[in-house]
Amino acid sequence: MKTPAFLQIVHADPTALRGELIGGLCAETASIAPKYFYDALGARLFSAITELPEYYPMRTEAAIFARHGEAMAAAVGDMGGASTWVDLGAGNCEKAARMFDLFGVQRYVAVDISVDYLAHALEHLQRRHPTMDLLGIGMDFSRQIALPAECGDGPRLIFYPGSSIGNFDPAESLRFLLQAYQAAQGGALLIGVDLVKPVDVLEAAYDDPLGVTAAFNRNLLLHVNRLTGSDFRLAEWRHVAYYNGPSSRIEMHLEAVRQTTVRWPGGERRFETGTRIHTENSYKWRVADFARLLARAGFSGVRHWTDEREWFAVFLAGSG
Ligand code: AVI
Repeated sequence: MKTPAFLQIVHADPTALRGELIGGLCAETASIAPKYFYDALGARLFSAITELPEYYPMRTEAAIFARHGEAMAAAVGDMGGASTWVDLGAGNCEKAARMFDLFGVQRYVAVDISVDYLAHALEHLQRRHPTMDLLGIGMDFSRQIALPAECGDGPRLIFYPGSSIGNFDPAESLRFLLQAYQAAQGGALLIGVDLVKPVDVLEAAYDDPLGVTAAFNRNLLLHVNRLTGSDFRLAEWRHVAYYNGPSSRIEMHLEAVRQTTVRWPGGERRFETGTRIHTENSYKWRVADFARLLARAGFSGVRHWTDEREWFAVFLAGSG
């Protein structure tokens, strides 16, 4: 049996992270980047969100893959094939693993912020696929998709499910797609994209009655306290989520329920009642607009599959 290989490309620099966070807190419109949601508890809360009846994206995407996986595999074959899969934000690697046999994957590269997240999942996968080459890479690909030579030559399929592209603004999305195009080396991109839909459906998905998304959002403050030494008190902050129609995005914020001063070593900021910290955007696309964005990034032969309600789409785009 082969064994998985691991590479940690860049380690997070705690001073740089702290500087970025404090900068965001002191800005006129305070913000915290959504990547800080995912400490150990945040990752579990996100996983709980995906189980909520109101949070449709994951199960809708899974149904699209289950129904159209064979057609997708055939379409990748028509583009010349790609036996190396690069899974961006792989997590527990399960979404990709379900597709291995269908797509004839021979080498699987799982990329996530830290190799520690990937170790257990890849060891488990190797037992199920003893002859497959497995590589885990710890890397923050949100800034740059710089894949090391160990990922191999030849066309790759870049796999980016889950509609995480929605957490980038349109300019960042284009930058991401331009890099994905290069990284595919003549192969293809398979990407999940959440679509525009009725506002009540969208808002319920990001403000569920059980309060799991609120906990996910507020947990950010506990994480920031640990990273910066700040003293955010949870009781002073409430979860706010709404759809911004003109920008086609869900916005999540944390709103001060009373006037409060947050202190950290070397600084502080006073927040008046009702002041908000912007924590996330989740853009919702129209099929034609996202297809245009893929074309602008250089992709061709774009196809997409969707569910009956047209709530979510999986796009396949060639880079050959
Ligand atoms: C990870 N990302 C695609 C999720 C989304 O729907 O934008 C994050 C999330 N935020 C609140 N609920 C889920």
